[in-house]
Amino acid sequence: MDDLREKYLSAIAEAAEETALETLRVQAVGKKGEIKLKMRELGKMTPEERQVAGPKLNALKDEINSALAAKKSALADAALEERLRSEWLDVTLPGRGSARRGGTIHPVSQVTEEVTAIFADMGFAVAEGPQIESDWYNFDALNIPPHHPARQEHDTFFMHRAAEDERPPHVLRTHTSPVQIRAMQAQGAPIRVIAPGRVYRADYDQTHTPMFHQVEGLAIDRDISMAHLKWVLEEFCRAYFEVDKVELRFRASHFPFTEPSAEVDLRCSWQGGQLKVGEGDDWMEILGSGMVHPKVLQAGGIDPAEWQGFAFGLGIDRIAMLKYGIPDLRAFFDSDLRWLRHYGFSALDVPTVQGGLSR
Ligand code: 2U9
Repeated sequence: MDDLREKYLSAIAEAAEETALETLRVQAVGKKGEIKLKMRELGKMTPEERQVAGPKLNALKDEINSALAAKKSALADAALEERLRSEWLDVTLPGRGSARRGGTIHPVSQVTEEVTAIFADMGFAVAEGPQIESDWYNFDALNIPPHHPARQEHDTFFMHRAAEDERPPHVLRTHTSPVQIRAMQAQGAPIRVIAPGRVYRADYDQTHTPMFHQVEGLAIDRDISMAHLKWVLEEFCRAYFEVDKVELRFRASHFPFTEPSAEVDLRCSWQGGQLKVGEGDDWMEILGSGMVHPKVLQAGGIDPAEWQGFAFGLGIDRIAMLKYGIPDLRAFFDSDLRWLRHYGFSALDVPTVQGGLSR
């Protein structure tokens, strides 16, 4: 029995595959295996001999079965180890064809984020609205009635209307002002919002594209004055141009939707084509503004006897060109990858709110 034990335990220890183990199992403990044969011999023994040999044989059978199970699991572990080793993969390596470069944030998107962060810091919420507007929201509500000369100045794109339809056609919004009308109607007073977004006018040259971007602001409360307007715009210019001091000049002007109205100039200088804000002898017009016209408050469902406030508007594309020294507006919308790589921003440089611009 010792020979049998020695033979099988060493064969099991040396087995290199599961199929070899199975052959050994059949030979040793299978139905016609050597242990079974030995067990048959028990019948020929005297009861005393059987009492000694029986338990020994059973113990040997158990020992061989455990050795088989242990070896089987060791082989499975080794096979798994080998697969883990041979199929190892460095997932941190760049992929094949990874010459593809990351994209950049368009200057218009960057500046929109900057402007939004600055006004958000002063308590302005962002309002949005449709780019296809009704004639009423784009013009009438803003105190630009039919046949008003301002309608011609807007070079409006009109949507198609069936010939027999007598209603005025919808338009591509010529300014973001209808967004504030909708915000006043939805929210009432007091209200403090900015409306950044795309606007459309049929015009194309070095400083005009048929689609461009504006941000307009609106603040309505019981006692909002032009003094508040001046502070808000100064604060904005300081934060946006990242200078400690700015000086603004308000020039009387006229817009149908504000009364009084003012165009706002910023003190600056141009040194070798480089803009310096806050110093110098030049003035640069950067935005339009005024106190919201009572008729416009009324169109927004707000009682002008109780409420008043200011509004302003500025061109996002233009202030992007000024801050980042981009010469030609038309290139903004050419989708030329070389231009986008040159003037674009890293996605990690998006501005955050907190005391102006912190990047
Ligand atoms: C409501 C009431 C009043 C918005 C205003 C301007 C003056 C203005 C131009 C600046 C540069 C357009 O992009 S631009 O060419 N805008 O001069 N915008 S006041 O006034 C509003 C708007 C909405 C309800």
